[in-house]
Amino acid sequence: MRLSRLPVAAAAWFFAAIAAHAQDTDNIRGDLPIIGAPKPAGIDFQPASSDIAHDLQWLDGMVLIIITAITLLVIGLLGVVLVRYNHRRNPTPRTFTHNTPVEITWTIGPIVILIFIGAFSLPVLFEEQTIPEGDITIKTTGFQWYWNYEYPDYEFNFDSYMIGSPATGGDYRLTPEVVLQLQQAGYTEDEFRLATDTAMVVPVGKNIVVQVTGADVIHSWTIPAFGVKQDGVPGRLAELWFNAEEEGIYFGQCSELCGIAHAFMPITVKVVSEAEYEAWLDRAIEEYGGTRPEAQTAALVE
Ligand SMILES: [Cu+2]
Repeated sequence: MRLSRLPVAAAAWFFAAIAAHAQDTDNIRGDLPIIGAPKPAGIDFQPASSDIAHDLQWLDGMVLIIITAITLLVIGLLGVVLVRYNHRRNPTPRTFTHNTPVEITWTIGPIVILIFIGAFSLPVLFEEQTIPEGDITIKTTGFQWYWNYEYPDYEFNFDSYMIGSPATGGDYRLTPEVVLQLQQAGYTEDEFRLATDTAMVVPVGKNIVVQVTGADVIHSWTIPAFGVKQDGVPGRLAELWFNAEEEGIYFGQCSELCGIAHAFMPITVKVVSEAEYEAWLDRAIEEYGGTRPEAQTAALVE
């Protein structure tokens, strides 16, 4: 090879290597829409995609109205005091210190407001914390710095790393190679720091119970669009549940400061149809060495 060809050959090798590496990542998104994701400069909630999320967002709107009314009332009263009772207009203030009707009002008023809010917020809290009989149970464990998903009924588990993390050949930065990997997985660079190399897969419209724990320090598992967030504490097993309404991709991020790469352990949940879920389950059992419960029963009978 002539010396002048070397850079060309090196470049060809480099891009071939990138392409080969990128092929390691499956197109995990498929043709699913990305529903649960943060937007740049967004201030509103992500679209609600579970009963809990709908109720939470409704509650937030209702409390916001009450807060706004109270804030306006207090600002108005302050304004009245400033205008009517300032030193110039009211040089010699009256010297009384008590007004029983006013004191009763400002004691009873907040109590009534709190009871009113509680009447709506407690049922939502109970809805969230009363874990139903799950159609599917998944255990997730937070590690520094990735998540592991275990499907105990099928005896397999797998890790889920951010695309662009060292485990996927990156260094947490958005390099051209990482962009390629994201595209290979069905994403764009907008999903950098959200997309993972594998995803927790669940069927649409089923009660999913997620057991959350931590392996080393406290992490927190959340999917804002489902209205769920739960700390994963080492040595403890907490639970959350959701029932996803719509097929799609939903993102979350570890929400408990857990160390230097805390920002790089996102969560991807893929909500698919029942048939697609079963097909994925077959592939996952094959790939991660799991078994079907029927097979366990058959093995016991023999
Ligand atoms: Cu974490």
